[in-house]
Amino acid sequence: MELTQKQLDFFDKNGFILLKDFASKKECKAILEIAKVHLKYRIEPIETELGYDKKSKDFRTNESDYKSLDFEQEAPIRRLRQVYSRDVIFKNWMENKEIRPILQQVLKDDVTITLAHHNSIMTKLPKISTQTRWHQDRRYWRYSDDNLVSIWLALDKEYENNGVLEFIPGSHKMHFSKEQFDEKEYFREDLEKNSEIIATKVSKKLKRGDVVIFHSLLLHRANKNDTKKPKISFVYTVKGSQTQAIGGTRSSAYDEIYLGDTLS
Ligand SMILES: O=C(O)CCC(=O)C(=O)O
Repeated sequence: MELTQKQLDFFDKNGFILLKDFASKKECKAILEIAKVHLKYRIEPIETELGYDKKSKDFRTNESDYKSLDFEQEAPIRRLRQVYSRDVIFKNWMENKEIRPILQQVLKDDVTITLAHHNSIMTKLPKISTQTRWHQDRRYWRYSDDNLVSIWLALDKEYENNGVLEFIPGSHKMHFSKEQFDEKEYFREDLEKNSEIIATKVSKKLKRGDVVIFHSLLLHRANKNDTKKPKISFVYTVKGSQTQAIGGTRSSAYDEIYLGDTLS
């Protein structure tokens, strides 16, 4: 499958694209079943709400042993990390052949999976999980350039009340000053200049099997989950194969999977 020129232009301008009904309901259900077992037994490496909130920018940039710590034992899980190597069902989705030409089109380069960052089952547990503030994924990632995109798979319905993603279209191309972000590099909501940008936000309800591809510099956020059911999603990241992880950072501490040239 390939994107039309119109879809490619949309991605280029807005920094994201929604692919409706991309994955089969059967595959999504199978991923969800395994994810629930790993969540139930808290199989490491996991990131908890406490870890997410308390860890510094330096920790999240440089630390590669990213397991939860003793004080986090009871804390709600925010994400299962390193899912590629947890189960073949996760690996198969990340190596899905149908999406490769599309990824190659948006990256304008051969595709390589990076296992260092989003390689996760993301969860938003009812009530106890927190909102995710406006941020660019790339803030803690260290690469030679920004040619990375994330692939978000909705395993079930995602909508405003359970924390669907919100995006600021075009923000992947905006130039921001350091002052527009706080010390953890969240986009500040208390600045008038930022409020005008935030007012342009969009979000699309997702159904099981919908996929959103978004640029590593795109500003995005998500609400807390105000429903009774956990929101569980799958997200992984790919980069253009010429994009290099900077040595000595977390970005270079994990394997990369080269998927090859699928357009030719
Ligand atoms: O809270 C969510 O569901 C979105 C998470 C997210 O955007 C992130 O961790 O980068």
